[in-house]
Amino acid sequence: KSPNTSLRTGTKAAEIRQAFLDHLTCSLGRLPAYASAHDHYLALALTVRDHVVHLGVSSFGGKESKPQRRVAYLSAEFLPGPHLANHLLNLGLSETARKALASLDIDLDAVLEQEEEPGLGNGGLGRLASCYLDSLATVGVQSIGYGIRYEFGIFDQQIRDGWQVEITDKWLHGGNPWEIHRPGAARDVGFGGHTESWTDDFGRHRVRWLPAITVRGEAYDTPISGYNSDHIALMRLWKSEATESFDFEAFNHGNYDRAVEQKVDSENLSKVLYPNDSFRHGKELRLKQQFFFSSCSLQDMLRILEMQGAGPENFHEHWAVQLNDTHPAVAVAELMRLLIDVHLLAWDQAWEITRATFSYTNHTLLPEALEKWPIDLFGELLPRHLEIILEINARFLDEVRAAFPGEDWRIARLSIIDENGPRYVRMAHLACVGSHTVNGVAELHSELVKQTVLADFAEIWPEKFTNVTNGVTPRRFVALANPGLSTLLSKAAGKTWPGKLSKLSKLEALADDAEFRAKWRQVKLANKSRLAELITERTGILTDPTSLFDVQVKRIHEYKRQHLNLLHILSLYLKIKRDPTADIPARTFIFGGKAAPGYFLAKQIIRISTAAGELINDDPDIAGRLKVVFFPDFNVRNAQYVYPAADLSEQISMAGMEASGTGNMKMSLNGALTIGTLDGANVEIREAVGEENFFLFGLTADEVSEVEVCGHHPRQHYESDTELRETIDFIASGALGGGSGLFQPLIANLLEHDPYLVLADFRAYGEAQQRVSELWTNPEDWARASILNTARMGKFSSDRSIREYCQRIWKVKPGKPSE
Ligand code: DL6
Repeated sequence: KSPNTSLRTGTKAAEIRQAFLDHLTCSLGRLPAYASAHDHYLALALTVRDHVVHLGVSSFGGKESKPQRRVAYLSAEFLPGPHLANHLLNLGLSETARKALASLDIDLDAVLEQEEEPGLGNGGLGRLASCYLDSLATVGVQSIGYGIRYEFGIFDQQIRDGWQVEITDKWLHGGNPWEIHRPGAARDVGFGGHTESWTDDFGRHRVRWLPAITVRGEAYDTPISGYNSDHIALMRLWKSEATESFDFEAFNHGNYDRAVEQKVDSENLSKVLYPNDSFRHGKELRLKQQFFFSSCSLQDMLRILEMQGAGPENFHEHWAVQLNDTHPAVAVAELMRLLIDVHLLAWDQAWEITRATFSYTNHTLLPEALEKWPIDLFGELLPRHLEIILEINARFLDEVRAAFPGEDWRIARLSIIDENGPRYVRMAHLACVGSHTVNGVAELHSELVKQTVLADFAEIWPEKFTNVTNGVTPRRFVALANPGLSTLLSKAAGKTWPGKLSKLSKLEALADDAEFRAKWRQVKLANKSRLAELITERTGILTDPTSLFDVQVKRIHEYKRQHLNLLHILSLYLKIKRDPTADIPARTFIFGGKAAPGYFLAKQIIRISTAAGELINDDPDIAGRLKVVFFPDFNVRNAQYVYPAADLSEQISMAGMEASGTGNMKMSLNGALTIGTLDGANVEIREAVGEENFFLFGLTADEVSEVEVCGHHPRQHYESDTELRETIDFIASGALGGGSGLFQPLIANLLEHDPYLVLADFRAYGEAQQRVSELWTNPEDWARASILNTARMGKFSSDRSIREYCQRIWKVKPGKPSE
C-alpha cells in the first residue's frame, strides 16, 4: 500500500501553494519575502518532485507475486530538457500551479525560465533516449534509463565574431532539485590489474579478476513522469567517486597531491561528456566511462534481482537490456564476467542468459563513428573482459566454421577482433554477437545496416535484424512547445491526442475548411513572432514573421549539408543583386546547432552562415527580403521555440547518411513542410504526409552508392552550372569578408572531394526550393499542406516506437493498452 503523503501531494491550488511555501522555508531555509526567482524555482521543483516520486514509489513498489520483466535502457547520453514544465503537463497540474503561484504574486513562466537543462548528450541519440523514457512512463513499463551523471555536459555555444566559442556547461551550479542520491545503491568498479585462475569445490577451473584500482559509482535518480500515467521511469545516472578519498599516509609524509590523487583520478571519470557526435573518440577515458556505467548498471540490476528474491540464473527473465548504440556494448562481457566469475554459473548457461538479455540499436553507418578499441588499451584496462571477449569470439567463429566450411573469408569479416593491421575490438560486432535482436532506427537505415556495416551478420542471422522507426514525444514537442497549436488540436481532434497521436487524423477533414486554415495560420504566425523576438534578443537581428521561416537546426556536420543550404541562399542573394525585381518571396533562413570543437569544417560552416547574415541582412538592395540567422546554443529549451515556428524543415543530408533524424518529425508534427532527400525517416514521413506535401529532391541512396563506386568529379558540376560557379566564385573572392582565404578550406573541400555530393545535388535542390517558393505564394494551399502534415504524423509518436520495442524486442507488456 502506498504511503499517505497527501499533505505534500494534494492537487488543489491551495495545497500546492502550501507545499510550495513549506519547501521554501523547510527545504531551502528561505523566508518568502527574501526568496529569489531561483528559490521559487527550487521550491516548486521540490513540490512537483514530491508528486512524481510518490507515483514512483507506488509504481516500483514492493514485491509482486510474479515480477514483471523490466527494461533497462543503457545510454551514454540523455537530453531530457527542462523537467518542471513537462512534469506539470504530465500531471495535469500546469494551470493549478499557475494559480497557486499567482496567489503569491509569482509568475509561473518566470519560474520556469530559471531551470538549467541537463545537457548530458550531443544530439539525436541522447534526445531519443529521453523521448523513450517519457514514453516508457507514459505507456506504463517498469524501466530504468542508466547513464552517466556528467558534471559538465555539452558545452554552451556562444557566437563571437561569427565563430563558435565553447563555454563550459555548469548545469549543476545552482543545485539540482530533481535528483535523489541513493548511497545504498553505490557499486564498485575495477580497472586494470590482472586475472588469476583458481579451482572451485567441484574441481572446476575458475578465473578471478584482481583490478589495480577501484572506483565507486554513486547512483543519482531522476524520476521521469509519463503523460496522464500512474507510472514513472527512472533515469539513474552514475557519478564516479574514490573508494578512499584521502590517503592519510601520503599526507603524513607531506605529499598532499598524492593524498588526494585517487579522489581526483576517480572523479575525472564522470567529469565531462565527450562533445563529438558521429565520431568515435579513441580515448582511454571514454572507454573507462563506458565500462564504468555499464558495470554499475548491471550490478544494480543484480542487486534489484536479489531484493526480489531471484537469482542470477533468472536475470534475463527479469531484465531486458537495450544497448543504445555501441557505447555500452562492453556490458556484454561484463554480464558474462558477473555471471561466471562472481556468481559461478557455467559458461554456456551464462551465455544463454546474456544473449536473452541484450538487444542493440545501431544509430549510425558513418565509418568514423563505429567504435573500435585498440586491443592493447582494452586489455590493459579490462584484462578479464578481453579474455572473455576472445573466448566469445573463438566459440562464435567455431560455429561459423562449422556452418560454412571452407569459407574462411567470413571469419576475418565477422570476427569481433579486427586483425587487418593493428588489432582492435570491434564494438558493433560484440554488440551484435551478444544480442538477440539488432535494430536500425528507420526503415531505410535498417536495410542499410543489413547491407553494409553488419551485412555479414545479417547473412548468417537474418532473423536477428529488425527495424524500429524512431519517434518523438508529442508532449514536450507539441503540447508544451506549441500551446497555441495544442488548443487548436484539442478542439479539432479531442483532448486525448497527446497520448494517442493517431487521433490527429481527425484534422484531415479540416484542411479544406477556410475558417480552420485561418486559425491555423494565426497560430503559426504567433509562434513565428515569439521566435522573432527571441532572435532579436539573442542576435540583434530583426526578422519579419510574415516571411517564410526556413529552418535547419541540428548538429553541424558535412553530411547534413548545411553548406548546401548556404550555397542556395547565396545564389538567391546574387540573383536579387543582379535583378532587384526577381520574383523571390521573403524568407528568413534560420540555422542552429553545435559543431564538435575539433571539427574544423563544421566550424567553417557556422562561420559562413554568420558571414552570410552579415552580408545580406542589412544590404539595402535586399531590403529585408532575405535574412540569415544563426541562432546560438541550440538545445532542448531553445528547440521548443524553434520547431513550432518553422514553415519549412530542411532535411537535406546526403541520402544514406542520416540514420533517421527526429527533428524532421518534430517540425512536420508542428505543421512545417519538409524539403528533403530520401534519407532516414524522411522516406516514411513523405509516405505518411503524402508526396504532394513534401518537397523531394536529390540523389537516392542507391544513386549515391553508384556515384561512390564510379567516382565523381565535383568540378564538372562547378563548370557546367553557371549559378553554382558564380556562387562559389563569389565566396572564394572574399566578398563575405575576412579575406579571400577565409573559406578556402571549405571551397577546396567541395571542389576537390565533395564527399557528401553537395555540388551534385545543388541543381535539384534549387529546383525544389523554387517549388517551395511557388507554393508559399499561395497561403491557402500552403496552410492546407501544413495541416495535412500534422494530421498524418500520428505514426511518429515515441509511444508507438516504445510499444514496438516492447512487443517485438523486449517481450514486455505495457500497463496501458494501446490506442
Ligand atoms: O536514432 C537517433 C539519432 C538519429 O535520429 C540520427 O539520424 C543519428 O545521426 C543519431 N546518431 C548518432 C550517432 N551517435 N552515435 N553513435 O547520434 O541517432
